[in-house]
Amino acid sequence: MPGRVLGMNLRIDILTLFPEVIRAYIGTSILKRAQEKGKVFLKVHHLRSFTLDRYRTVDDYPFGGGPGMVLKPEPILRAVRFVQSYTGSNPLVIVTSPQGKLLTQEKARELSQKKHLLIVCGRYQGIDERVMALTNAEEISIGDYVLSGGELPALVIVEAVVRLLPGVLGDEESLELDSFSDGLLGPPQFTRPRVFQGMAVPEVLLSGNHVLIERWRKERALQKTKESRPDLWEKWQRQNQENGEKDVLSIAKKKKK
Ligand code: 9D3
Repeated sequence: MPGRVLGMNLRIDILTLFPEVIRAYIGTSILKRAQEKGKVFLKVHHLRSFTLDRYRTVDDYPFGGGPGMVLKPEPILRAVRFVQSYTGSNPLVIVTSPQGKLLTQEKARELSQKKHLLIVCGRYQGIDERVMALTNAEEISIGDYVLSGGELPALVIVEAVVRLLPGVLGDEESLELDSFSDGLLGPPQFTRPRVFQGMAVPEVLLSGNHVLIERWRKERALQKTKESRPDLWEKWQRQNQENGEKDVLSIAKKKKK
């Protein structure tokens, strides 16, 4: 690596009842590399260690009745204050919750601009609402399906954010960041062998003609987006309507810059 002073970009604290789940993932993958390169500092805290009673209680019954348990506010607030005081900083508090706003690439980009995040992983039926009020928390969901808690969502958020930090990805992958931002799904990909179970790789990909290859990829990306993600397709069409939707190839060329 050429001599470049590596500033610490981002600190992320994660508060959870399952620290080993979080550690298992952040100790591998791209997140491990990013930490080694000093691009991000990740620290996991066990919620239970912020309890004071002899049973180390983190949850209690919901007022008003209903199924399940709710995370008590005291240990979480104690943990947030602890992180604030020993880092001397004021992190943006994120609470993973099915009631949150959906995580998008835009939100990930926004979070990647921050200096310090503290992610609280929800469990059971959720977290006492006063925690969100007192910490000014932003609630984030990763999608409309039911999980058992916020640990996987926290990892999803961390990965989406950290890979956007400068210097985390290689040049190749970084280039790809720009192309997601054009809002289309990716084209089909192939590797060796050229024929597999009687199915040949499309000739154009073997042609060496990069203009033709890019045109083919754009066409297939548009086609795939239309089929799989009509929502993205509508949006892309709206954003490109000045080109008059029909001539897909001229749009493809124009967008390549
Ligand atoms: C009956 C109401 N349910 C909420 C829609 C109950 C409920 C379901 C799942 C309460 C908590 C959970 C646990 N899920 C999470 O904590 C969670 C989550 C998710 O389930 N899906 C997508 N994103 C997230 S972020 C946190």
